[in-house]
Amino acid sequence: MKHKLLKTATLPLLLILLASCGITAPLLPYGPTPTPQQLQWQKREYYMFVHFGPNTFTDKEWGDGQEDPNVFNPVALDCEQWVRTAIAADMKGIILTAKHHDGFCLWPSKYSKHTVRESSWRDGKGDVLRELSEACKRHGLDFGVYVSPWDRNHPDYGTPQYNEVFAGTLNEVLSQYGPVFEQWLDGANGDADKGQLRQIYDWPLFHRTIYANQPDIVIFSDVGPGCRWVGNERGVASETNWGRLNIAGFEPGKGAPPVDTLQRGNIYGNAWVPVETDISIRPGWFYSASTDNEVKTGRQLMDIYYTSVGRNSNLLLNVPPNREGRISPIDSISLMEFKKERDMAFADNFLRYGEFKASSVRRPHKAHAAQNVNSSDYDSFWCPMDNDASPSIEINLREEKEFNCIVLQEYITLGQRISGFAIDNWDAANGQWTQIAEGTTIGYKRILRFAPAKGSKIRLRITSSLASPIINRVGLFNVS
Ligand code: FUL
Repeated sequence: MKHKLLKTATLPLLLILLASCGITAPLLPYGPTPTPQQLQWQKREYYMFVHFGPNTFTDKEWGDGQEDPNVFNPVALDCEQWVRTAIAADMKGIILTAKHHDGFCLWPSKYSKHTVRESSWRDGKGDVLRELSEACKRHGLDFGVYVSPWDRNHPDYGTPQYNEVFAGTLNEVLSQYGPVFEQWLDGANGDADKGQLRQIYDWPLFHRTIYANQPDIVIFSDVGPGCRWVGNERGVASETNWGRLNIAGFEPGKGAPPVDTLQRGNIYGNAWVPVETDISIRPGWFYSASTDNEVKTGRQLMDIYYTSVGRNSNLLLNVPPNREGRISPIDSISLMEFKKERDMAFADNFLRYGEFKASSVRRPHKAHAAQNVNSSDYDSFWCPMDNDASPSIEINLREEKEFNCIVLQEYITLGQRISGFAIDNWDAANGQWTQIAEGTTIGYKRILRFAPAKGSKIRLRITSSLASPIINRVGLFNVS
């Protein structure tokens, strides 16, 4: 105790001493920061959601748990095709609905009598989790699972015993199919007003069970702890989006913070819980032939990309396989159009050969130089001096270009700091800077589009920040 006090008292003195000798204090994290697993998760940016189960065959969004297991009959199930499609689309993983609210398990669970084992598909010997996890492993794609706590089939649902059942279910899923990068837990529950059973979920038990099996997993729910829900199913994250959230006293479902808090996060939140935007390529989460004409186009998906990945969020795009057990050509075509749109938009970064000049550079200079924002190394960044009241970087493009989009990345390894920034264009004719765009938070990635501008020199100005800003990437583009 004595020792601890001594340490706390001497640190500020040491910093003053360092400053008076002209030595910059070490760059310390600001607020809660991502775990290595959360950082790795954030770098995935875009991955596939797969809703598949009896609903695929009954044209329902929520099965009631009474469906005949024999309805589940994907005659040409091809998980390899799902994986190849995801890879061709440049996705980094697949999250499968191992069990949706109907309780039907896509693997032969010993905790349920409503599973692939009870169906005549492959004589009750099929296991979708096995096939998908192995296909993912073969092709180097990350594998994740959605296991619904709400179970409209299980006889124990609504009793304390069900919590043990659900923990056992999680245990099975997370111990038999190799590494799982993300566990999706929604807060759905029976609606007492409709006479449905409600369960008091034992979240701490579920979390313990998950981490005991997969210590590196990221748990999704309204309130994390790994990542949080974006608060809508429209594919739109908030322009102001903090990776921090206050989670104490909250839980998934009815006990979650209001949706606008989920969207924006909390500027001074006490936990690092970044946003994941989930949306379906079709109007529903499950495949239906009736939505074949309503598959989102590449252009629509591109808009969703700007409002999700472009606003400091990961994008979890649902692509539901059809009744054969394959992704339909119409969905694949959209995914490829979307990839083409992305590739074209960001093919030519006008700053690639730019000359970078910062308002100030923290010591040691090389480690914090402005030019570092042009490097693809995530751990290389620009950081100004702590006493720089208006930090900025001027970038000379060396030739005149027309542009309408800037991509910014903040070095979130040391916490999210920036709350305001502006982009200026050099008006050579009048010898002055003209502001062409402004924004609030940046976070892991911010893609900001603005009215087309022309010029050969731009400036990024950090207008407000909770601590010294740390930028690790800037790109300038002309997107269509
Ligand atoms: C929700 C579910 O109720 C929907 O059916 C869907 O699975 C969505 C992704 O999560 O909580």
